[in-house]
Amino acid sequence: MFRKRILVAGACGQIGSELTLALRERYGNDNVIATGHKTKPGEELLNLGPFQFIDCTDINTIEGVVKKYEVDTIYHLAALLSAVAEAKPQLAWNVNINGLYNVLEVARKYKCAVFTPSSIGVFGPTTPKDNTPQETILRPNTMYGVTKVSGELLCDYYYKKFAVDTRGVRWPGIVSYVTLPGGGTTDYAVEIYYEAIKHRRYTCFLRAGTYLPMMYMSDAVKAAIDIMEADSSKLKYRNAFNVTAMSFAPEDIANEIKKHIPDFVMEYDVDPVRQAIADSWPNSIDDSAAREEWGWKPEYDLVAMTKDMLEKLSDKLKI
Ligand code: AKB
Repeated sequence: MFRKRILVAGACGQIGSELTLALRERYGNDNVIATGHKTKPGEELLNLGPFQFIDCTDINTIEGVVKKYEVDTIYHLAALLSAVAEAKPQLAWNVNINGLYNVLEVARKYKCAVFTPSSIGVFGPTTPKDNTPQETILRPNTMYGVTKVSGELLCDYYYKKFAVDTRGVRWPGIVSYVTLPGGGTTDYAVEIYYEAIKHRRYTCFLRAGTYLPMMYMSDAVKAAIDIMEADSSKLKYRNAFNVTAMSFAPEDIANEIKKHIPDFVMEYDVDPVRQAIADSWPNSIDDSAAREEWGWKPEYDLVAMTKDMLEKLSDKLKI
């Protein structure tokens, strides 16, 4: 396998913590430099390979790590999620846009490839809601969406203008049992499993009937690795591939949990901010471009994911 020296920005986050370990397994522990901002890294992340603190809004800190470790690929996961971005829009612009700009500038200078996740947050109220196409209306009404659309365009620009090998996917809501997500609209689909195991009840902040595209973490990690290993000449969309694995509403996940925990009770206490964000996003998306161009195929559906989440979380929580 060809050599890779990878920097993961946002390695302590929900996706970063698992992606870093998967990258280390694939490319070697010493070849994957985990970086975080303020969050204390977990033991595994710290002990298996290099770890550095950086601040993506300070270009010198990124450049320092790229130079020191002769990095050739950057996975840039450091970003504010949708709900927290609505609460702190100025900070979201600074981190999500200026952070990405700094990463791209360092990548241009040191000829690094860059993976940047986009999101279903790029879609808005005027986007077709069902089986949302790859090419469609991108008019989000959230700061998160604004930064994600701008990010896709900025990455396209750096590829065309400076030949930086930029790639990315539009992730849906991601469900996982290792690290909790922070400040997203789809976080309910993680919290529900913890609460089901601990208390056999969950109060959902989204209304019943709110369908959203979703994915289990192992598929999300696979997508991030596969797109970076794909044959560049076959990629038409590069920075904005729709990817999805399933689509469900809160009551669907509750019913699936009930098959394992029959006395599980679901209640609703709708948060208007997160409900409005969810209402502006698609019910389901069409990921045929990713399937055709780089062979994307998810493994987990709601049934398989629920079984695995409940087993793994029960072990983790020792319940
Ligand atoms: C969020 O809910 O903000 C994220 C996302 C769908 O991008 N999980």
